[in-house]
Amino acid sequence: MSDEVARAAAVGHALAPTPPLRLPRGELACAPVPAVMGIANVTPDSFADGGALYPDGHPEVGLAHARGLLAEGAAVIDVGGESTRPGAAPVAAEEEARRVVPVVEGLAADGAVVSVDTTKPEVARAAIAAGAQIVNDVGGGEPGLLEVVAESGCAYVLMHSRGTPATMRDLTGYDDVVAEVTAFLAEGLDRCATAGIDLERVAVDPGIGFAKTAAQSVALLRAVPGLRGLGRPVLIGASRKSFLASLLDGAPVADRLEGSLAVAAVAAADGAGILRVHDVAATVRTARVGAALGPRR
Ligand code: PMM
Repeated sequence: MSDEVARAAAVGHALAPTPPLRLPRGELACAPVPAVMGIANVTPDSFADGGALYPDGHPEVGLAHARGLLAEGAAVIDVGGESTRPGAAPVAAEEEARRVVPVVEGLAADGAVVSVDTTKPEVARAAIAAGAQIVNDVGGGEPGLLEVVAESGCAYVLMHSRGTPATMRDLTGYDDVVAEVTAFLAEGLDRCATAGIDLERVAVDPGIGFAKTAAQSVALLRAVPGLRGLGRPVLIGASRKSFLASLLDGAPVADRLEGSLAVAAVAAADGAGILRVHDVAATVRTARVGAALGPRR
């Protein structure tokens, strides 16, 4: 991390309001209230919705769900075709594209802002051709994917992770998780710039639950003001995640709404720019109040 970025992170509390995320067509406002990104996982093995949006070959089910999230106030829909939950099996690019492209196409035709949740250049390329304006990369910025983003003029979410869904549970050794994740994101922004991606098109994400223990996820959520020091919108994806169970006597996925909303309120107060969630209507209302209570914008 450069001295300049370290200094900026240290004074994140005092920074100007979060900038918007530049898109190929327009921009995504990330302040004064964070943009809510609704999740449409069209996978058979998603942890949060049990694959309900994946009746194979029927994209209209995922599409209808996503349209419902837009009606609830989502500013963007994140379409994913490969589960990233710990232990999930990998999916071939062709199959992943087959899952996401029809849903992206339908939403883009409606005029919605669509993000594709993928780590694969081929899938990103197909989704962009279908109208996606954001590539949400939980892989942390492999060169091939950055190239596709640079060429296309898409926006990009740079997320911290380690390993793969199969291995990440064993990769939680950090000396100082906040410092190491902040440094990774700062270096990732440098890699984006080197790849030719205008940083006005990049959001950063500490990767809640990705190669993190529950305590590490909490530490990163408490670090949102500092992460804003990187100068880019901070995306937080904490919705229904398992660290909430550790705070709520082992609550199953279906009982994590209040925990997810508590995170949304505090993240909004701390100036997060984008909240990636399953429960859109409740999060939109929570974020509005959280942002109004925030001392840091
Ligand atoms: N979490 C999941 C999937 N994609 N993308 C970003 N940018 N940030 C996240 O925290 C994130 C993500 C896993 O959650 P899901 O299975 O509910 O989609």
